[in-house]
Amino acid sequence: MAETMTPLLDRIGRPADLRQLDKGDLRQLADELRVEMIDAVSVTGGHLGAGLGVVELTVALHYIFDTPDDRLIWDVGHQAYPHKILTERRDRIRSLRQGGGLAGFTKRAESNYDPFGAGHSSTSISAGLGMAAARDLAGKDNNVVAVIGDGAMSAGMAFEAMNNAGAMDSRMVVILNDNDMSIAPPVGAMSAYLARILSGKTYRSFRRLLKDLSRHLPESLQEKARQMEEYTRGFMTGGTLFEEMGFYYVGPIDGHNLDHLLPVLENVKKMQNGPVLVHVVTEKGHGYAPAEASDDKYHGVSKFNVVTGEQEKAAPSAPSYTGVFAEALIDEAARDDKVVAITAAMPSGTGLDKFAKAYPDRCFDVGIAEQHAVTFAAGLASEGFKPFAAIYSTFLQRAYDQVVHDVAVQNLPVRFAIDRAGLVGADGPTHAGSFDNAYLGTLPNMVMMAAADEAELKHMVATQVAFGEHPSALRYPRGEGVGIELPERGQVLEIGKGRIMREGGRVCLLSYGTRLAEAQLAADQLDAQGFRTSVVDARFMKPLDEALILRLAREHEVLLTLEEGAIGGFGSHVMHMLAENAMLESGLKCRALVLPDIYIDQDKPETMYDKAGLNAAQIIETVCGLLGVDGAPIEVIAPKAGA
Ligand SMILES: Cc1ncc(C[n+]2csc(CCOP(=O)(O)OP(=O)(O)O)c2C)c(N)n1
Repeated sequence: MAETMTPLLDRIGRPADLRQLDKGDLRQLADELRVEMIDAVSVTGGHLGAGLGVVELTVALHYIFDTPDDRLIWDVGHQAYPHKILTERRDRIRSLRQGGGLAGFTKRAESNYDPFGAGHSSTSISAGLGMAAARDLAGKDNNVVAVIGDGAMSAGMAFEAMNNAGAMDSRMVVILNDNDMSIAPPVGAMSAYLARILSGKTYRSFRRLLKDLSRHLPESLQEKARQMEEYTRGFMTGGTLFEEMGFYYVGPIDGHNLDHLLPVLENVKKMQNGPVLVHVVTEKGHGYAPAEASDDKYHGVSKFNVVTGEQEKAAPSAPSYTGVFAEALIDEAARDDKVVAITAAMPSGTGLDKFAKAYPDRCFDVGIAEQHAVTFAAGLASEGFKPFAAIYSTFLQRAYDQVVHDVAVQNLPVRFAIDRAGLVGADGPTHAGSFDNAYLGTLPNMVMMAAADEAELKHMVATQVAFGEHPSALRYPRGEGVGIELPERGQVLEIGKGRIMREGGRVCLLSYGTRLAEAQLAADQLDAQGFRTSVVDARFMKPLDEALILRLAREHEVLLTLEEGAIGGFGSHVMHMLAENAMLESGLKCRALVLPDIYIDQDKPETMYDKAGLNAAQIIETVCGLLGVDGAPIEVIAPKAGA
């Protein structure tokens, strides 16, 4: 036994060090690990509740399994902070989610101990099964362990993977981390089923559970397993659903009790036949009173005071786009009882928690199930309702076929409210909304608009409500608006018409979305240098305001498009249209400013925009390059306020 006061964590550089400890020391280690994580997240902000809930599980998994040779895959990856501390990254843990620092999720490029990167949910069983198949083909014998939450388990992909794993009878371990929480309370039949297992009538002792497990071991090991039965506690069993899918179900076991976790995992590791599901019950936010007491169990926090748990909240200078969207939709729903709203497990993230309070019967949280959310919305639309599918740009990627096949091909007027469009700061590339302009722009029937500010957002929500001929998509970014006054009521915009913000003459900045503020700032500077600059808000990407853009192309020497999205989006559509109209032979100098062809790591938004070349300084630089103006780049005088 280590001496009580020696920090064990200081002796753990990597899991191999952890495996040198006595089992009896692991409780102390887990406590130290929890304190270290709380302290680190208090200075960085980030996902806290999920990590707190898996501290003991993390210690137990690295103690029993031979990581990194045994593959340990964390679903979503937001609970992997304790894992990062134990796997050679403790010295950088206070750089979590910062520019140049550790990612907030698992990431292959970061460590050998992260065999699979994540950010989006419900991928771990599929990835693990692939690794298990690869192991078998290569004749190796390492273990594969996928840890997945009860929320993530609600997604179709998790079931597809279990279905396949059961049929392949592949040797892998799935740890179901059941904390009865997604970000919000979990929804759906799966969650109800897990609750039934926990409250089920078929009680079985921990002794029985180990006995059952030991029957699957080679005889030489059975005696050892029997010795472990001294860890007896009252426990229940269930898990028929998983058994029907071909898994050997073990549990439920207390995920904070190392005396339970260790022998079960030890036995499971020795089982050499077929997939095993270990149902572990944990508490999100465990071991930190402010987290345990809060409604969201501190799923995601800003910097906070460790003693009080009080989070730093900068006073917002303007309402958030998400908030404006929610208020606008509530407002519209008051006048139109066909307006309904759908979220895929993100009620607070999308603002639909407010809508649900106002209209509980007209708001649907379908769980982490974006594909289903979209087709469900299509069904509602087919019956004459006006469904708003509020889904982050990055998560809508998962439902692309549903957008194409169930919505666009059938021309069903589903209204997509695409939040977090563009760069997202600390969550990094897995969460960036970079591609929706490109992936929706190719679809016949789709009408696409982007809000340049929060007032525009309100108008566009009204426009979507009124427009029922085609599906429509409205994109808006993360964070606060520009502080513009909000109209009393959203006005219905004319579909496919842009607006001229200022008329210049020589240079035209044609913006789609919230980079408009940077375009204005750049135009101020260019004007001051004598380059008369027009600024135009395209408002719509589909249909394009062809007449307006062709006129702009004719009347200006330089035309720059601007958007917070990857190539293939607004700029590409404009260039294509100009080419079709033989405008590119006319001497017009044009460029499309888009997100670059790289994944931009997490950082402060301003730094990310600099990397992306989408700030006023780079707009000016590009214009000067096209005009062939020599000399020092023009200096941007003032940053735009509130953006
Ligand atoms: C495809 C996808 N949709 C939505 C999210 C947003 N999201 C992140 S964590 C989370 C809840 C996950 O719940 P669970 O799997 O139970 O893990 P817990 O946080 O409770 O540990 C959600 C909805 C996501 N990461 N991926």
